[in-house]
Amino acid sequence: MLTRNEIDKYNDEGALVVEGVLDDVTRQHMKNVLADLVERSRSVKIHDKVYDLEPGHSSEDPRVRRIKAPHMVHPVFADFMRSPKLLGILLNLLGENVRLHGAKLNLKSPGFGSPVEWHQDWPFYPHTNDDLLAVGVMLDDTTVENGALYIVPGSHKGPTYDHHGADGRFCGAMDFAASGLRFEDAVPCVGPAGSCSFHHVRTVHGSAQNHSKRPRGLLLYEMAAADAFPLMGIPDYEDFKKRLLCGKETIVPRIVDCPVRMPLPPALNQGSIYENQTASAKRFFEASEVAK
Ligand SMILES: O=C(O)CCC(=O)C(=O)O
Repeated sequence: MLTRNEIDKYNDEGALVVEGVLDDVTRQHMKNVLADLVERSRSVKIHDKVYDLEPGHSSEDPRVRRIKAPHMVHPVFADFMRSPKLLGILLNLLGENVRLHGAKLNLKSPGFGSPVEWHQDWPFYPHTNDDLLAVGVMLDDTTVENGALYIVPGSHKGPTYDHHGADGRFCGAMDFAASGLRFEDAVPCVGPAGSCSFHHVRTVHGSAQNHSKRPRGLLLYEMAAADAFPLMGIPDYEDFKKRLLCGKETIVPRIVDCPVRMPLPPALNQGSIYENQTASAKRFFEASEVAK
């Protein structure tokens, strides 16, 4: 459970880091599973249902950018999202009824792990209310050098920015320079391995390339209050119900007046945020190959 100060900080700033949420044994298990998945990516040539690949990936030099839907790939990732410690924190931030929206695991490997351009999660998956957040489980000690996620405090109370800088198509990235926000105000979510960051669905965030020699794995769970219903629809209602992690399901959405932009027309390059953002006309974070 969180303290009153931690809950206030999340509400004021739109983000919070809590240390010691993931125990070391489970974390090591996750790291072993990941090492095996990267090894198996040697036979994968293009992005598929499991892998999003870094530019330059090859069978000799496997480079995995993301494991898509890790909770569907290995039970260690499905089990942790139901752990009492994590659900206890979510109860404080989202209420007692919580549903998983989706999950992903960004590897950000030493030397080449790709940046993620500034964005809000909200325009990717707008809902009837904005009681949603992303949990970032730090699989490694996370610092600015290995590509910590930056958030702009208070931005969750501001506008929903245009993420359509690809000739009017959704591209999953905002024009940070034009937003009036300042990088000097952004705060990195850093912490020892096992910490979790929690950022509100409307909080502006992004992260630089990993320029260090240390990995930065970030396991992301997108969590929603169970009465937040996706405005893009529910393609599979049985699956929607199965994703309830605690509390009760409902068919009565709570509707709150907050600024929404739909991810339409859909991104030209589908598959992941990395692919979506390749169509963005503007870039803030540089991506360059550095010596390993
Ligand atoms: O991995 C990161 O640093 C950023 C993750 C993120 O914002 C995303 O994948 O939507």
